[in-house]
Amino acid sequence: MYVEMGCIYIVRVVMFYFVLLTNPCLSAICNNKACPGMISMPLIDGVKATLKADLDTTDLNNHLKAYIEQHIQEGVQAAMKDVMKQLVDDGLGEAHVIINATAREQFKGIGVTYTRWGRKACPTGAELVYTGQAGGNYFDNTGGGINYLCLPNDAEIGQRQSYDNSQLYGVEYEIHSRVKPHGWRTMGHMEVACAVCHSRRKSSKIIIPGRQTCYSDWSAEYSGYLMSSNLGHNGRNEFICVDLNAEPFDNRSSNENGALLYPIRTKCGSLRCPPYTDNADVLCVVCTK
Ligand SMILES: [Ca+2]
Ligand SMILES: [Ca+2]
Repeated sequence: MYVEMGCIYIVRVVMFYFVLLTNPCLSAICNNKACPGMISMPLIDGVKATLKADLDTTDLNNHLKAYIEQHIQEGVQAAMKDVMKQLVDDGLGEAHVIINATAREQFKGIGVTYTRWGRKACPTGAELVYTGQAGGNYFDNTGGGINYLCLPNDAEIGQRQSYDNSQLYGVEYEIHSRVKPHGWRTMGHMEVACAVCHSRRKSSKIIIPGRQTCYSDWSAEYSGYLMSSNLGHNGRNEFICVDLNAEPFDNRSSNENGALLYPIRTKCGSLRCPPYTDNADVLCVVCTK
């Protein structure tokens, strides 16, 4: 029995030294001198005999150090990611608030303007820029301006001049009993009111001839009838959309003439009928979105 145990002990010692000698990490021997990275450890076996072996722990320490450094680095990186993510989230949140506030502030000034012909006030929801009287070139002048103007009541007047080129007149409704849109009262020779309106938070405006309702996604500012000058006069004017509930500028109905405003009629041929009808009033609508 003792022989068997002794054999086992000898085999273990041989194997231990074999490992020490063959493992490059443990091969450093300090020859009874104190050397860093070396530890002494007792070896006890079944025969109660004590042996000592010096183990070089330098490589183990390096591995342990590298292992700790790697995990610390990973931990720091993970923590930094969380911190950076929070900082980015906070920054984005603050930027979002600032952008929204700035956009709201800027959006207050965004809008479209249009002239509401025939009325002194603006539709509900639109802001009145100014109100006044419609003006334009004399109906029989062959030259000069061709557009209708909304002239403010609080005009600021330029210098008087000696030469003649008068072409700014008031506009008269030539709306008589036989020449008027359906449902209108006569307003013959009365002057035309107008209002310049600002519709906030809108970016586009269109005037649609031939309709009294807007297409989807568009809002109607007002609707009415398309009007212009008379086809028999020398002067030419643009088409304008006059409000369905047009009103005169004041109570005077004297026939001074100036720029004139007539309801227009359709003429089939080049104009396809249907959808249009010959000699009919032309509806119009001002749409925004
Ligand atoms: Ca007249
Ligand atoms: Ca008049």
